[in-house]
Amino acid sequence: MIDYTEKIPNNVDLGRDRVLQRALEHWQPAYMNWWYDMGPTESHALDVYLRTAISVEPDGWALFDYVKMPEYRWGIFLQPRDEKREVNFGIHKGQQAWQDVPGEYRSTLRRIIVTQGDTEPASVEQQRLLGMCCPSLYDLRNIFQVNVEEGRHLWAMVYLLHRYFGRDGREEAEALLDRRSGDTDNPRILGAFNEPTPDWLAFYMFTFFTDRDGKFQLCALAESGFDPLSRTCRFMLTEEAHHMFVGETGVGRIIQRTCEVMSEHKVDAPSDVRGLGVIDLQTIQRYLNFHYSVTLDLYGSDVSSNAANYFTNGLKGRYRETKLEDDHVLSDSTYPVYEVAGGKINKKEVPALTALNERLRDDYIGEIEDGLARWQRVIDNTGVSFRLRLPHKGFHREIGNFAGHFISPEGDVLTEEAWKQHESEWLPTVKDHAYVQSLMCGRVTEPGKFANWIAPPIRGINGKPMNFQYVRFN
Ligand code: BYC
Repeated sequence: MIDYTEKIPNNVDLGRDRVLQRALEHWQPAYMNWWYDMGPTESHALDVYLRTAISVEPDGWALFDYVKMPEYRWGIFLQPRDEKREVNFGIHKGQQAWQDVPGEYRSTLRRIIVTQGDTEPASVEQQRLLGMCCPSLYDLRNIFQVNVEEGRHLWAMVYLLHRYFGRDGREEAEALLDRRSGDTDNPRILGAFNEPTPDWLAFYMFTFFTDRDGKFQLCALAESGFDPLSRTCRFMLTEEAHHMFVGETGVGRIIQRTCEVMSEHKVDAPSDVRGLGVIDLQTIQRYLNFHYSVTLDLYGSDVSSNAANYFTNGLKGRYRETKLEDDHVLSDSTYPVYEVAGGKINKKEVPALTALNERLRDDYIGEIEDGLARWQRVIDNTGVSFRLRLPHKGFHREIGNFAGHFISPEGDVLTEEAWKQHESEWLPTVKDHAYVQSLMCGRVTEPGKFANWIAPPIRGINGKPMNFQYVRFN
């Protein structure tokens, strides 16, 4: 019999919660089976220099040490409760925040929590092979850190399901371990989480673009009137920051290395750049187009009655809801969305309440633009002349008003035929993937060494030097 209070760091009084303990007695072994099957390949015996969350205190929650990943202490943490917290938007605005699930919103809340929870194991599944072809021990350690924390985020959602949703919650928690990314019969819920992450450029793009959707969705859920969800998401956000850091610096380091090689050898043409064993900027642009457009779909339809209901009922707010200066009810205001008609993209004002997915997407795009500007500076600083561009919001979309239309990265409405003619200039091709993967056969495991296609980071993890043994092979 496992002593769960000893094994699972928590601030939810697990030691005295028999119901939760019983639920975990079933779920924890199933989770471990899932980790052994679907967690990082051939990683179970490695000692990894990981950060573990052991409390929620701002100055001391992260403990760094060598850990074998199956022995990682996946914990349950909620941001401490603010007794005075209220529901801050929608028709219940001004009521005390709910400590239990309101009966009428039970199935909706369960669905939101399940959708969020489903993404966490999905991303681990998508990334499971990448450890076999890592560019350095530093990068290997970082992907493993991301993986164990996605595991912890799954625990966070499963805690809510077990603690607040009774039998239905337990069934949903089990189903989270049954679905599989990319499986035709039992896929993950949201589109982007069924796409493969076949190489490290894709991984860094994913953590830059898709983990940032995680950030914005968690921020919106952190506003929830259902206080345990809000407090769980607030703590998850402290971990999410590292994932986006991994993505932004990862892509930045690849760009840096490519530009250094281009300057040094005075080459420009993609085939010459590839000849020198680095990833040409055109391929990086195509990966960017793919991950950006697939992630934009994760925000849902531009006009959504689901989103309006979530807001009106106080379940899911806007980004930084309490910092916004309006009535927080959105009874009269409008918001612009775009639709395609007569071969043109037209702007249209719709009730703001129905456009909340679009609004969150726009908040996200603002942050993406800032990140892109930082990558551009990396290019500019090396003297290479190349401009990275964000494609138009309507490019390559499968959800919302642009779905079914053929929009170019510049925002022109094309026929399917014209669009397909250019597809290989805009999205990664089979050849691009084959080239990128050809650079990534085999692991770089010598401390302080990096693969030729990526620059070293500026500093190590937790003040450790670059040649630190971030992962030990036993
Ligand atoms: N793929 O009104 P609509 C993260 C469905 S990432 C497939 O447009 P709604 C992470 C939708 O379910 C953050 N189906 O959408 C990142 C609905 O189905 P029904 C994850 C989709 O409900 C990296 C129908 O289309 N968290 O944490 O307003 C690594 C029409 O729905 C998609 C959340 O998403 C899609 N892309 O909004 C690790 C937060 N989009 O009702 C982790 C929770 C829509 O017809 N989720 N559909 O059966 C939500 O708030 C909402 O479910 C969504 C969709 C924003 C996703």
